[in-house]
Amino acid sequence: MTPIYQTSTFVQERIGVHKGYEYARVSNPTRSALEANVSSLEGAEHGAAFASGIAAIEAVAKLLSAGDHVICGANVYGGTDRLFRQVLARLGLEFSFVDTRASEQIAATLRNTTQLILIETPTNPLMHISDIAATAEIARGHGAWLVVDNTFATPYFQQPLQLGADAVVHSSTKYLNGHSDVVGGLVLTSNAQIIEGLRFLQKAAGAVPGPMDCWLVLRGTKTLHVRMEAHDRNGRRIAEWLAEDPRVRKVFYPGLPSHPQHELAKKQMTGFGGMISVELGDRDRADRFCCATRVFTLAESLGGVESLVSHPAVMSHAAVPRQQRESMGITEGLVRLSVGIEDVEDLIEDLDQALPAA
Ligand code: P1T
Repeated sequence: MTPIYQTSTFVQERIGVHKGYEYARVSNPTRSALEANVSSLEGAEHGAAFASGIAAIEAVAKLLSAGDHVICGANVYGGTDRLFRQVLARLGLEFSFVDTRASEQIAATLRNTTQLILIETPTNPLMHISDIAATAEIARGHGAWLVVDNTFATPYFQQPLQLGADAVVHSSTKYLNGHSDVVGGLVLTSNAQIIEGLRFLQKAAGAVPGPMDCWLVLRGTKTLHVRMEAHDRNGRRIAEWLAEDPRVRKVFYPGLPSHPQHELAKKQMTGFGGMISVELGDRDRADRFCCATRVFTLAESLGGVESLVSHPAVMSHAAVPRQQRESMGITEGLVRLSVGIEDVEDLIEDLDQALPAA
């Protein structure tokens, strides 16, 4: 097993001569093992690990300079929206938030200064799908980078670099780790300029993960394929069951043939995973439902082996401006399920006994 190199510094042979490691903000062997591991999963040459998914996204944005323009998906994790609008815009980066399901909209939003296009697909929590190959072509034609947040699909079900993306970001807090006991992030790329910039930022800005957390994510990736198959199996079964239930107004899951982008999802993904959102009608119904589930527990986050239920408007997406949130469909009645790997009959029984409360 890769040891946990619980050390901040490394003995050097003489001034200016070391054995590959000097100070753990710059690099640490456990972190290097994790970076190599997830690079390999994404088909990337390089990886850079960060202390959270948001720190990974921030590092990508910090490759840019004041005055540069970023096109970001209108529906991304609320914390990504908050980082861009409330922190990085203040420091001089410019942002446009567009519906990246329509690649013409991306093309129409390009400026001379556009350096980065960031998309999530499937999106959190509306499960919108963006065409990675088509977006990569637009980015390449303009000399901008396409970065895909692959947190929901994981490299097991979707390989953005193979479809032309320049880099992939992850919240390894979620499926990569899989056990809800770490906060972490990663950027994977084969682009020499991007990795050089990220390595510099690990050293210069320092939002790096500790060795214990890297070790836990490494342990998680050993079972990624087994867990993702189970999330996908349970996710499909539950989405189909919910879609048949008149108590649920709408089900958002790209694996359902009724999903407006099911064909695109099938084209660029090999499975659909365990994330499902449902529209229950209003806040009271959502609240009663979230209090009534017993196996699905109410908590932020996703991607662990245990099933969770959450309320995006108040939890993960509270920072998104209300009008934008509502116009997209992140309503007060929307509830998100992170379907775990428990026995699917237990999960369905739990939803069945909780739905009457809604
Ligand atoms: O939480 P952190 O590790 O910093 O990752 C941020 C992040 C980035 N990208 C996506 C798609 C995410 O879903 C997240 C975090 N999301 C939640 C905490 C949530 O409950 O949706």
